[in-house]
Amino acid sequence: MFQSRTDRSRSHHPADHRRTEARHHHPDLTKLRGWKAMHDEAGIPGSGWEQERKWALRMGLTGADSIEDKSIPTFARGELPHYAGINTFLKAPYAEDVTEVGDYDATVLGIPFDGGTTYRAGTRFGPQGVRKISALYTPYNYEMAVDLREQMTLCDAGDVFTIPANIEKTFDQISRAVSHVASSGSLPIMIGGDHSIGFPCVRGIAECTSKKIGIVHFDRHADIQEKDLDERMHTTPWFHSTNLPNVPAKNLVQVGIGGWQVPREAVKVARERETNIITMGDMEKMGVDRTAEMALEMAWDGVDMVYMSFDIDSIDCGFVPGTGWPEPGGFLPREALALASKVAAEGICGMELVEVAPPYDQSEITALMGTRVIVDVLGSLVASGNMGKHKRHIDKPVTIPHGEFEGKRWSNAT
Ligand SMILES: [Mn+2]
Repeated sequence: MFQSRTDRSRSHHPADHRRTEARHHHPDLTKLRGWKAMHDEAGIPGSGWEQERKWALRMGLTGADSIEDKSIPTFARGELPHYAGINTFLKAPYAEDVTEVGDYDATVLGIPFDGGTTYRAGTRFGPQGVRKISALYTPYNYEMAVDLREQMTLCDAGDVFTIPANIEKTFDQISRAVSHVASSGSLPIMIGGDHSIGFPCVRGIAECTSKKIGIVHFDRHADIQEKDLDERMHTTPWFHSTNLPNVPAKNLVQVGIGGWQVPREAVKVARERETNIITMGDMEKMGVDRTAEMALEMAWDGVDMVYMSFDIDSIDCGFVPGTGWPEPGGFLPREALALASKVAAEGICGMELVEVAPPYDQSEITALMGTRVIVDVLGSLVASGNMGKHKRHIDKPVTIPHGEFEGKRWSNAT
């Protein structure tokens, strides 16, 4: 760090005496986020981490006598070690009994479906891919000065039972699952799956409320034609979403659109319905802050809640090779993450992260990017204090019946 400051001062002030001055000048680090975040960390509680370590010893037994750190169990449980364990998203508790999701601020649910894909398939493995690499992360973010484990509650409800060869039955399953989570008050976080799931996800939330919903959609593709290959494929979610009575097309904001993969058919619909398209070039000219501001202004105009749809292919394909319709010229990761954070900061009623296709991925980089989008959104919701803000608008909760069962599965216990 000191080396780079010296270099910079050298290039600006070539005279020798100025160089000496610059070296002796003490920079005011307190103006940097780096300094502030270092101090903010001291104010974040640590009780959640304490709890997790105690829980690990209860679940995984105390460790061997030779191990000095007495918080290490015999069987790996929870966050550590990062390479071990049965992966849920971020090693959050598995809500095996989905009637309990209302106990958590947010619920992750996987939607392993790629039957809506029109080029290369593989997103049915998206939820597993994202969960696996999510083990790399701690729940703490230095710059945001946020620790998710300490400041929110999170569970992973596992995957929706999708029907591989039937888009419409799958849509019904997805809407049912999402409406269940939304009705519980927990924030639904969907991991796709191809982008066809956007429609049933929005439908699932929309049916739990009498209020209106806006959508911020990050993508290279417009995804708003009525049909593709005679079905409601991954090119169609916003046509059907904006047909819902409480999801106005004028509140659909599509950010990052461009390139050579936007069908003219979709553009015609966008024009007819007057959706709002901000191209990648528009974003580049306006910058991230202004783009986010504009997107929020249009999405929130006259509605009570905003849904976020993040297609991983909105990021330049050089960074996300593991996706169904890769396209060059997309967001840089820093831009995408900043935009997603800024949109989330106003509060969201749900989000989907779609189009991660692990079979085409390299070094899990696409799945990692997807994980990062989700954790940044959660961090932003926590930092802004807007986690759970949507709950008061869930005024038409649905009840989905469950079956009856007594006893234990695969067990000798009676
Ligand atoms: Mn796309």
